[in-house]
Amino acid sequence: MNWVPEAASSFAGKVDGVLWFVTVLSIVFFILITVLLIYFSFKYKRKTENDYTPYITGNQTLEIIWTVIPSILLFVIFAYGLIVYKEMRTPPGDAVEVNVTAKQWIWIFKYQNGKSTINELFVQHNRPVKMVMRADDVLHSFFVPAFRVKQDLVPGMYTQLWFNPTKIGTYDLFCAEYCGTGHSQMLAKVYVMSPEAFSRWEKGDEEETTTFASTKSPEELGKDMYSKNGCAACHSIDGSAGVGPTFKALYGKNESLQDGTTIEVDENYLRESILIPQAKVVQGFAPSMPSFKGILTDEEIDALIAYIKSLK
Ligand code: HEC
Ligand SMILES: [Cu+2]
Repeated sequence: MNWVPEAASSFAGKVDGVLWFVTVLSIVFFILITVLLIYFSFKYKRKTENDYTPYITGNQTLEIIWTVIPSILLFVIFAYGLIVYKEMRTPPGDAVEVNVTAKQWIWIFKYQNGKSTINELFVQHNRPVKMVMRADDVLHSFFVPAFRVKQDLVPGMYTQLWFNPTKIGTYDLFCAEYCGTGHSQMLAKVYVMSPEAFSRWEKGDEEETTTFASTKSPEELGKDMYSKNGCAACHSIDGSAGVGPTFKALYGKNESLQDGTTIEVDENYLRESILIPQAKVVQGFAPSMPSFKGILTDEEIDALIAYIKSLK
């Protein structure tokens, strides 16, 4: 049975160490105190009507013991926690920086080589990374259980966090601060890649690493992009309006725009809506869609359009 999530960062094991230390200590004292309580309540139960409680004024030795031992234990908990916490809060000087922006309800990652991804964080195995994070709208929280890291993102200020991923694999990233109706869909994946795979990715060969490998039809690929890039948080496919209009039966329809005009939804309109969302704003909706310029490639936009067209 797994008591804690998989441990995949350099300090995950240490965080677990603190957790287990405090837990085991608590269990030991819980059992000790409960057993003594039950034992004493039988042993010292009043047996007859004239069984008087002895008059005790104090016991210095006992009092010193029950003050000093817990004080030492509490100090050990504090010191042990502080040592691990300090390591978690101090990024090594050679950590690679990634800029993280959280907004309702997507994660945007910007890398030092100029690349940008949404809801997918790419990091290299055994190379420390530092997240420099901010929120665009409300409080969000960056939480990767496998790395044992969690940090709030706050509008108007930068917060940071670092980790060294020690296991190649794919891990869940959650938003851990309730941030509105799309909160439960504010999910991302962290890909920890071997140095070779990472440098291939850095050079632009995304197909190598992510699941949108080429065997899929544009429609299927579009469906993946729809959930991966956070479109799902704002656009339904069942006809219900969310933060944005539904994609159901969108293609070919005559859309009413905020400026009073209507437009027939075709490929060009869809493409423009994804790249420059504020160019034509749909009536009854706020111009709150983020631009996907520089984030989605042309093929990915083609795939999304194919997917939207399939939703009759
Ligand atoms: C944060 C919420 C949000 C996210 C995420 C989002 N959108 Fe939007 N989108 C909106 C809103 C609000 C509108 C309506 C206002 C406007 O036209 O700009 C809209 C409008 C659109 C339209 C025009 C719809 C119509 O009825 O004419 C398309 C197409 C579109 N989005 C595609 C996408 C795609 C594709 C993605 C994912 C890659 C996406 N959106 C992600 C909020 C969002
Ligand atoms: Cu959030």
